[in-house]
Amino acid sequence: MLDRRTVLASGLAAGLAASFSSPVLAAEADGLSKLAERSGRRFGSAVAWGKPGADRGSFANPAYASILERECSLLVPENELKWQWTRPGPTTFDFKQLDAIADYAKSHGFDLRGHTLFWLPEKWYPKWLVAHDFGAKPAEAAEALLTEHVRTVCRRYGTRITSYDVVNEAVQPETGEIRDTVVTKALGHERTLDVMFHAAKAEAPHAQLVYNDYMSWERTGEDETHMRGVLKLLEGFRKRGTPVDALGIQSHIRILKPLTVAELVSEAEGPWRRFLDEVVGMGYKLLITEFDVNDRKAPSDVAKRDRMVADYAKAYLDIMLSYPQLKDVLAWGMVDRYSWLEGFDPRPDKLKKRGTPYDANFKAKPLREAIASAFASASVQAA
Ligand code: 9MR
Repeated sequence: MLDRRTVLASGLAAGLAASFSSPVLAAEADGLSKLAERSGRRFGSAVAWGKPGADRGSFANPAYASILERECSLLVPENELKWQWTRPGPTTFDFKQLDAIADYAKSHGFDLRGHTLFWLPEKWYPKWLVAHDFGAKPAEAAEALLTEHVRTVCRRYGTRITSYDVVNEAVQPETGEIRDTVVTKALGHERTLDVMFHAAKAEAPHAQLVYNDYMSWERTGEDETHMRGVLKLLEGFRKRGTPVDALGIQSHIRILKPLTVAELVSEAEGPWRRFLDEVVGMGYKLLITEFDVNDRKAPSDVAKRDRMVADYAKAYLDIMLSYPQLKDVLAWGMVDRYSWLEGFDPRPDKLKKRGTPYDANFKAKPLREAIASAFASASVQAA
């Protein structure tokens, strides 16, 4: 994999470099990925596919691409590896959009994560899978379907994808148990997950294999059950020798109560650190895979809201970066205008959310500075 700065310096990137004025190249030296690098870490973002000219958080949108190229060294497809995009039918594959992202990543020297080989909740399956007939030997049929999927993806992208969310969101937050779906019913709960990780290990032995989930540090009863369920799952992986390298902590952090940042952090920090200590105690690495801030209960006033979002994020990132086991931090999009948060859990005042580092007009916000200062003050080197 070419280092992005090597690409920028080379003739390969002549066209790109020519489009940068020197102040932009100078500013790149202080990009978030550069700051992350100083403590042995990487910073990246989700990116979407989009037709050239489309107003999306896509590499084909020049305003978005220039933020990615300035701030990130690592990308992850926001949707394009999901079964809903890659699996039009039980024996067919479609990689057009993912190929376009992978080609952009390669030509610009970004590392690439794979999200996700299997998103477990049935809600996110393509329609044909929900209705799939697994036949007289359902376990064998389900195992063959999953294994073929992993084999096809991993062989196509080879070493271009260096880390996979092999399984996403297996734990039901309300119960802490592995979710019931047509696939887990056919193959068994633990077996479904084990098959996925063993297949990924066989087909992508170079890659980091991640279990990814959204248990979060806010003190809601559901997050506590979710955290306990994830710990139980991670213990099970270790007992059974399932090849899982890391826990992906999505980190869609949320301001859900009308409290100050200090109050929110003081109720969240202790139990969250105990959770992280248990995870790393079992030998897992950590990643922040989908960082953003749901500002639902933060003040309406934009300046106050941006300050609160930034301070809340800084407190969270400081805790996370105190773990040497955490190497990669990825934002779930860099610009408010394209954030999934806009369509989710609206604010009571109906104002637009402001949970990513750049505003709707591509202007850096205090959240961007909070991420920069968390990296700058991270004394602990990633392990
Ligand atoms: O941001 C993604 C949004 O564009 C999609 O419509 C949605 C459904 O595919 O998924 C969103 O990403 C989710 C991610 O894949 C898994 N963790 C939660 C993310 C936000 O919902």
